[in-house]
Amino acid sequence: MFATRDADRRRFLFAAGSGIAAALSAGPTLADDAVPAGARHFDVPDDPTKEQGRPVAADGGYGSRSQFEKAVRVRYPTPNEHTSWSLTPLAALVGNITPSGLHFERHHGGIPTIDPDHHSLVVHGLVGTPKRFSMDDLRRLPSVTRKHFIECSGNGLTEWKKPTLKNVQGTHGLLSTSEWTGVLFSTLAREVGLQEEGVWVLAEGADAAVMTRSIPMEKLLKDGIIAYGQNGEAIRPEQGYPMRLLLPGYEGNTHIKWLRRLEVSDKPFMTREETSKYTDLMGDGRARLFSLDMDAKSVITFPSGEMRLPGPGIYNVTGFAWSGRGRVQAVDVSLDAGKTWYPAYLGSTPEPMCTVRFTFPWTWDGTPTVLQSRCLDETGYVQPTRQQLLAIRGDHGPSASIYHLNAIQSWSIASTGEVSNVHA
Ligand SMILES: Nc1nc2c(c(=O)[nH]1)N[C@H]1C(S)=C(S)[C@@H](COP(=O)(O)O)O[C@H]1N2
Ligand SMILES: [Mo]
Repeated sequence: MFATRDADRRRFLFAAGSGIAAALSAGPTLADDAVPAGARHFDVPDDPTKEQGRPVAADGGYGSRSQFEKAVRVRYPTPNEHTSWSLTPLAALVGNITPSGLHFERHHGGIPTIDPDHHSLVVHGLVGTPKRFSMDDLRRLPSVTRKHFIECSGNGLTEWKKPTLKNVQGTHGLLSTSEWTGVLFSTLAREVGLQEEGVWVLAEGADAAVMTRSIPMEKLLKDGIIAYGQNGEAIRPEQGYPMRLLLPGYEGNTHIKWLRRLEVSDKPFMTREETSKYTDLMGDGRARLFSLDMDAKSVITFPSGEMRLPGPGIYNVTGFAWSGRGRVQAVDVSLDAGKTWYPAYLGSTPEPMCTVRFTFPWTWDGTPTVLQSRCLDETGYVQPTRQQLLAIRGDHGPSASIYHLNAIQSWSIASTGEVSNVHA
């Protein structure tokens, strides 16, 4: 594998030496009509002193983004509005962090309204001393601040058999990254004391769904966080205000929001969410239970489905890579449907269980092609193709394999510049 990557890299450097400079001089320029009509008036006024700016804090003291920024979460169609998804507009993001207002949402019973003064977390079961923690109690304990992604293991569930959703918000939008602040579970464990037989913990939410999952004690002690902060402020109501469980790298469903109870036990509780749901039926009829880790994955967000390249020239291919099992080691990009792979540039130092942005300069000559990316994580795992994944999990009908689709995504570029979701 490394030999191939080195060869790829040399070939890329050769190609880049001549290609990029030429493409930059001949590349597309921004036409005048690329500026929206409404924006032109605000764009560099002839005499800025003639236009009085908006006074400070005219926004009620809590800012909002520019009126020209339009990206929003979109709802995923479900029969019941209280059990729903909304997807992050990944292609509109910059950097690694998802703005809180664009963090994807998944709730099974709607968003409860919880007064933090009347909310507490009970830790009981196989502990030394059961305790109730108010928000004030939690805030008095030492806190940690870490960037982590959350991905619903149902992300892309429509894409196993045929390309279904048109754009990256649809295919990959159940993925978001925040900077989370809270108290390590290990800190709470020291407060209550643990009994030796306590190897599983039930986490329970205070929403109408009373969402419950059994979590291995080992994971909780390693890096579980009771989070009350998100991106520098209180966690958003949609994300579990006033507190949620954060299990870095685990499937989204286990990150119990509106957390109200942790019960230590000697065995898993086998709740609905880990028996009927969130299990993976295999080809031989058996099901994977507690498939909790999110495997390495990546996706190109530019160019991606429903976009249109204005013409041949140089483009900054970009996207996200992430792994639930540690740091992203490297990201490769292919410009020929996976035949040749080139190393992409990582825009920041990869952090464990966190998305990292990658970029790759590409000169498009106008011929149809297929773009792909693949993630390599620090465990040595390489993001598989869909065929490789189906071979392992079993290919058994359109609805059987639902969760944990982490296959390589393909975007086809037509000669017209049109980008679409394909299975290559
Ligand atoms: N209490 C509660 N916690 C919950 C859920 C829920 O419905 N209720 N949904 C889970 C699912 S399926 C996912 S993918 C994540 C989504 O987190 P987010 O809405 O903050 O993006 O929350 C999880 N935690
Ligand atoms: Mo989920």
